[in-house]
Amino acid sequence: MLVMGIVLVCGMLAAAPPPLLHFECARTAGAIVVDGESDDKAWDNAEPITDFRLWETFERPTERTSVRFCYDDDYLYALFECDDPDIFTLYDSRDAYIWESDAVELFLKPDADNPIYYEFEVAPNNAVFDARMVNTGSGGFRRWAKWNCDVRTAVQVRGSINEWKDRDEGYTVEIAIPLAALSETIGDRPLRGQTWKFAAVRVDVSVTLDKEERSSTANVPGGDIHQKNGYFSLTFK
Ligand SMILES: [Ca+2]
Ligand SMILES: [Ca+2]
Ligand SMILES: [Ca+2]
Repeated sequence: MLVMGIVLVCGMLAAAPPPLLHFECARTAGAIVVDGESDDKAWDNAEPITDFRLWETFERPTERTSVRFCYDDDYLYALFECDDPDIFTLYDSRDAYIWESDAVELFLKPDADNPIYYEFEVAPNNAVFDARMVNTGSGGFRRWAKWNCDVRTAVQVRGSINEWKDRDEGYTVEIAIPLAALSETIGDRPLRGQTWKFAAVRVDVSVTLDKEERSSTANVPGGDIHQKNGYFSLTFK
């Protein structure tokens, strides 16, 4: 009985929380076409970040996710590549509750001394959520999602959306965030040399899963993705 008890307790333990990781973001080596394809030369020089962990346990999610970043004078670019055997979306309108079905998300906190942070979400059907928020206790997305910016997004789906009986391969999301939209926090300062806090998030809802999976490149105890002190950092080179 004692041995069984120890085994049961060990089985309930979560993986160790990841350390707070630091990444570098390179300037683009050429133009990026926001079409959901990863074939732009600029993406060749951007290191994929693959350290996604489940929110509650810090274990690895079932399906692979990677995100890459690069930037130029006008945009911060992100490229998410997601394996997904069952691509599912509930919403198709701006600022809908995109996080309730398959989605990628990006949280950006550009300035440690400024409480403003930003959230961007894109669903496989290219539905977009964007919000500019001010501290975690200030009302959440219901207050702040009315903020819209000219974010450009595109998705390439390898499979079929909302047809659960077939087996999909996944989807790729390309995002261009206009730096001008973030001027409240970064002014007109060049990005080079700045270090931001960020969290990339993947929501996976699939018929192959017993439980929906939310994972991120962050260490957010209790699954509260708005705890910015658990975000990783990104320095612009
Ligand atoms: Ca592209
Ligand atoms: Ca919005
Ligand atoms: Ca899915």
